[in-house]
Amino acid sequence: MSDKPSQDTLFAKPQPHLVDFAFDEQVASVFPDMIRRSVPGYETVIAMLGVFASKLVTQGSRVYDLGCSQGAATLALRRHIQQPDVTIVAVDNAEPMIERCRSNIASDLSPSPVQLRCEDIQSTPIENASLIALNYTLQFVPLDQREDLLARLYCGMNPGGGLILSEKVRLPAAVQQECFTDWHHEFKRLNGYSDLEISQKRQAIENVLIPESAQDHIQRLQRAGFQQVYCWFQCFNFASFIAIK
Ligand code: GEK
Repeated sequence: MSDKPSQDTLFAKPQPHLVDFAFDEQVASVFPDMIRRSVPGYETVIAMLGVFASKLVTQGSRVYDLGCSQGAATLALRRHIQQPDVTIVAVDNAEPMIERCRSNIASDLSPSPVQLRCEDIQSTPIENASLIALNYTLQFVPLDQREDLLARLYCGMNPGGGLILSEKVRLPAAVQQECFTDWHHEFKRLNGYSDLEISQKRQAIENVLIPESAQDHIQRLQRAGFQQVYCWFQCFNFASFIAIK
């Protein structure tokens, strides 16, 4: 059963021994609130997945949502798939996320079946894909494993298919990085997070979420073989790319 979304206060009290951030039961219980108040542009990116689903998904193909959390992207895609015989494969390695995803999907009436898999996205077989969403997930995959993962996604994709990659990005110049980080923190402050919450979350996540620059992402997508690679959205230090095979 999915809980009523609760407010994220996980970092509100001083924590003398900050442990690395993990997608556990506590995080899952506040996740929808956390991601909307922390990721600038998140809701726009989710909504625009519908446009890509409507344009790219082909009859009889598969759609993948890798790092699906509680299914926000899966649902946005599912509601705009117009073709018959499409299966969505939604994958996350955090059981508390998948449980909530299962319940969110059960209360949605769109026709395409969803196969839920609780596993590392690196062991998910990719085949006959017309669309793959990697929405704020690659940033949690170890740096040295990202190239192989993208090569595998490319191999399993049909010609004309698309990969949507959304990420927190590092900016190329120190002065720009400082500005964008400052604006991101202000976005969080205006969404009700205190300075203590912002700094404790930052410390907890810094060894876990490793951002790269937009250029790193674009070049890796091109090396994987994608023909067309564009940054279609950016809000402060959060960007989304589309790569077409
Ligand atoms: C959304 N896409 O709402 N294998 C499987 N799952 C993973 C892995 C991995 N190797 N690494 C991380 N995850 C979602 C938001 S959240 C983004 C994605 C964020 C999962 C992890 O358990 C979590 O649910 C998700 O990826 C990242 O559109 O929290 O910033």
